[in-house]
Amino acid sequence: PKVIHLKDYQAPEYLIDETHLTFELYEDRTLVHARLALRRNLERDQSLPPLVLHGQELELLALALDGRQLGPKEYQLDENQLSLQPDSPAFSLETTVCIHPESNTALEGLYKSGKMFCTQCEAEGFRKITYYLDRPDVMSVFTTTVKADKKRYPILLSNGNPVASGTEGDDRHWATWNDPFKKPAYLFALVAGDLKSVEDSFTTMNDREVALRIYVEPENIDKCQHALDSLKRSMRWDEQVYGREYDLDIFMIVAVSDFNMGAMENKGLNIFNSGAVLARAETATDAAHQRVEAIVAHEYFHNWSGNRVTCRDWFQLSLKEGFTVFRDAGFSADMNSATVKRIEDVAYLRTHQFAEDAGPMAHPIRPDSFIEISNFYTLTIYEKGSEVVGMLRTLLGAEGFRQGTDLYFARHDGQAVTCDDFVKAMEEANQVDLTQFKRWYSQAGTPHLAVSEHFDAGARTYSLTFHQSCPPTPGQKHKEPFVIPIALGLLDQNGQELPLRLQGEQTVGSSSRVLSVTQAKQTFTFAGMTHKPLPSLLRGFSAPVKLEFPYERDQLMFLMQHDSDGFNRWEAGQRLAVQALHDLIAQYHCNETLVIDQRLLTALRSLLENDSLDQAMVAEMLSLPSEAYLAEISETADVEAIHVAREFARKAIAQTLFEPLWQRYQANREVSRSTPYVAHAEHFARRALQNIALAYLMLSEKAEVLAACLEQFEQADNMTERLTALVVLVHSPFEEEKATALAWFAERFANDPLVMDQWFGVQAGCPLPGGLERVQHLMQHPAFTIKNPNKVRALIGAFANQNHVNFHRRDGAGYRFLADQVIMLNALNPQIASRQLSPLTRWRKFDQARQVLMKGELERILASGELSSDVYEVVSKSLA
Ligand code: B3K
Ligand code: ZN
Repeated sequence: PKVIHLKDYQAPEYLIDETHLTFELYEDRTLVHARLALRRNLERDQSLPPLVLHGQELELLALALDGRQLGPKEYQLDENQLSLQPDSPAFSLETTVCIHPESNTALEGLYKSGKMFCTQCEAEGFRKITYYLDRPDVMSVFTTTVKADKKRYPILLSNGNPVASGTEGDDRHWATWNDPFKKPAYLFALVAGDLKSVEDSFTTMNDREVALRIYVEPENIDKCQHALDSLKRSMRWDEQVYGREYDLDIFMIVAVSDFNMGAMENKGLNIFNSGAVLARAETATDAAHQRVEAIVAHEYFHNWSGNRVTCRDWFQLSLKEGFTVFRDAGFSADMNSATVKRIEDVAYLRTHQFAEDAGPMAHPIRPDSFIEISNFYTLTIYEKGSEVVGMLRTLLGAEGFRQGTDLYFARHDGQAVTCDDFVKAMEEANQVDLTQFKRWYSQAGTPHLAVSEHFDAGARTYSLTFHQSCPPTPGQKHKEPFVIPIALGLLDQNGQELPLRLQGEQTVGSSSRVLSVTQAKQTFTFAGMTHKPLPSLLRGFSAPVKLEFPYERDQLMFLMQHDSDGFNRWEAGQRLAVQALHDLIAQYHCNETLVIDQRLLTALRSLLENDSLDQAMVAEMLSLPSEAYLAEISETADVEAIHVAREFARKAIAQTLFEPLWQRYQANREVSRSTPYVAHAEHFARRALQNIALAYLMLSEKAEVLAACLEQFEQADNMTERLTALVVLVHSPFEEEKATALAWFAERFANDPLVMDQWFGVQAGCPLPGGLERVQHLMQHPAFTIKNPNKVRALIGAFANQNHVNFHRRDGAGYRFLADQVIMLNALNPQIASRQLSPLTRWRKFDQARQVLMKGELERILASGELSSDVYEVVSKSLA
């Protein structure tokens, strides 16, 4: 496999002004006719080099240059390209190819999901549809005709606006679509199927009427309203917050069951994993509702950040992804609880992206090289990319940031650009120099920031000294200092915020401010401090770093109560919990009796007893750091010790706080019982607290709790309550009730694949002994199929990522199982195979014996035969 480097980027030799496509869809083949209007890219020079088009798995049936059929000597074909010699600077090229969507299991290019045809072209799937310049800096106007059997495929869709349709003979019909906006091929989409739709309309800020449609298979028509409402909210929000208006007459979303990721922002025709669009109370949890809202928004926002302004090359992927994640996070924060959204995002980033940054696949948000671009749709590109955009906003302020995005959109509309162009727009709109800041784009790894304090009573000064460093990552031994924005406040003994004035400054500033740490070691001194304050550092997690400050536990308890920054109240609680859990882990290692620090319990009790707090915040603060996070922050992760310590702490909480938990549970369940389901923040909050309380209470194994759990399971009118009840039953020792509940659930929801995914997931994640055998058994279940990515993620993914004790069992059987699945998936669906590998890539985190076993499985995969570039890249880099 070939390594592709950013430094080798060259502008395209030819451009494609117009793309005319005709698809003839049949059950055993599809014919694709393409007519391309090409011209020499004069930015290069006047010469006429050969035209080299991408193409994979295509059977070429006809080829004509300016209307003249070419003979076999007039072109060259190999596995990946078609080359020919043009004889003028502007010409037309016509091709006909035969492809086989009906047997496409990789779910890339044109494929079938159930009975419908659909496409996924990003990043390089269009070359599996026709010969083309399949690169994002070649932008073209597309006109697409789809022809198919009338009965099987009454709905025929493509990008843009519908322009004509008709019938052909008795059985077939056709439709033509035109997308007036130039776009790269990765944004092309086609759908044909027997679909139903819900419809609505949206009036834009300039009074243009836009038709909205969500297409689904008929049985899902009652699960579209939440996505439709989310779409309308997204459209309004993007007008209000970013000044972005929608541009076509119609916006369509199609739900498909077999999809490699969440969704895809094809121009005017978003294609969604059904799991990312379908939601109703009875079948989808609160978390799923929020995920649908976020993904609908994300794909919609791409219309500007990605489609109108796109990427020059795939090294710039974070230009659209990091920015769009930042935009959807802002939207979700505005629609729900902003603090809770931030807590969830940070917990996710620190657990998973930090692990990626510390592993063999670590890369900067703008990578320098890759083998397979599909492997670079990563947490780093998306989530860390979003953090980098967020730091720009923190440094420039809300207004300066908006001026920067306005300039970026205005200047680059219709262009394919780079991360440098984005930063330049920010610089010019704000008259600042962001040269050093750009290291965030080129350096990988998570910076470490050690902070120390010094109080000088005589001089009335308080100093904070920051030491930053960043561990080496593959190919990057040495790192230059980053620009790290530190939002902070200083608290006095009463928890009041002190006004902040740095030494040398004339005026007293506000009580929360942003310091910019730019050097390896840097001290900031605050004046006018009569007493030693307590710092609240990195408020709102203002930079994606590992911050270290020698907080004492009493100070953390104080911050939990008094910090004006909600994120940092949660953060103080997490730090306190980590310290308490580290005590337990140490005791476990020394074979001592486990004793938990009472201060953690005291702190949690006061949260539970305070009725005035936001219930969603209380639920977040009651959640102990996950096993995955505890593993991530360990030098060497001791799987058993982490599990035992965390379970011990959970039991201690359940026991000590039984009364307040039981009270809050009963009060909230009572409201839930008498209130119809509503997908809104305060209802999410009530159910979140109710459900975490139930999870703790069940650890008591008391009969009245079991009865309450069964009542909730049987009577709840929504999946949020029902699924939690099922999860806690499955994790409990009540074997009979557990079996009955699982069987009842599977029967009730047998015909709803998305609910069955949840049923698989609950069992795959259960930490009780025998987890691997349960998963192996479930793979035989009639509702499971390895060909459906959602099923793979629900069963195999949940087991390997969320069930640490079982996946990491000492004999290596968990690793062997995962490697077997990866080898099987490699032949079917390389992107899914490669994704499932990631737990094995973390082998350096574990003890010697496990390292040997994990590496052994990676080596076995490498030797298993013909590997896709996707799997090869991850395995070979993990072993390097
Ligand atoms: N842009 C797509 C991801 C495509 C992944 C291709 N392997 C979804 C998104 O980020 O919105
Ligand atoms: Zn995206």
